[in-house]
Amino acid sequence: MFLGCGIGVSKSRPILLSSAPYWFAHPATSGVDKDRSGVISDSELQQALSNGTWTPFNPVTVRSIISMFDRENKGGVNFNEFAGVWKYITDWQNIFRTYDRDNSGFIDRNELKQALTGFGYRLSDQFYGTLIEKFDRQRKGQVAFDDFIQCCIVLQRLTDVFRRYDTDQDGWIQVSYEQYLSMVFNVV
Ligand SMILES: [Ca+2]
Ligand SMILES: [Ca+2]
Repeated sequence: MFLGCGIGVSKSRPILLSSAPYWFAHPATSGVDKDRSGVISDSELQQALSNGTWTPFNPVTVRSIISMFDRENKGGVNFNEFAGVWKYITDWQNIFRTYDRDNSGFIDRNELKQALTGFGYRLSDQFYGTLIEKFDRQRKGQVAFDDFIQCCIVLQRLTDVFRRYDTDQDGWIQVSYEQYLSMVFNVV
C-alpha cells in the first residue's frame, strides 16, 4: 500500500510496495519523511499510503492512526513509533484482503457483514446499510481500504464507550444528557 518507491501499483487493490525491514530501518531514506524532520506527519503518511484507488487516503483515518501511536502528542510519529504504524496498517491490509472475497478492492455490504461478524459484532442487515452509507466516501455502495479501517475504528470506539455504561451487558443503557455528550466527546 505504500507508494512512491518506484514500483508499480495495482489500480484495484492496496499493494504493499516495500519490504517491511527496510521501512523499519529507515523510513527517511525511503521517502516517507519528506522533510527529513525525523517525524512522520499526517500529510507525509497520507502521501505514503494508497487506498487502492486514485483518491487520497482518508485524512481522518490518517489522523486516527497517527494519534494512536504518537505518544508525546507531537502531531506525528517518530521512526520507532512508525514501526507500530506500519504493523497496524499491514495487519489491516491482511484483514481487508481476507474479507474482500471477490478481490474487488472494495468491501461490499456482505463482505462487511462477514468481517464485523468475524470481529464479534452482532448487527442487523439494516444497520450494515447505515454503515455503508456513512463510510462510503467514494459513493460506490461499498467501502475502500481506508474507509473500512475508519469504519472499524469508529465502531470499536463507540462500542467501548457503550460497554462502559452497559455494566450488566444486556445491550441497553440509560444515560443522562450530559453522560450522552461525554460518550460522544470520547469518540469525536
Ligand atoms: Ca516529517
Ligand atoms: Ca469486494
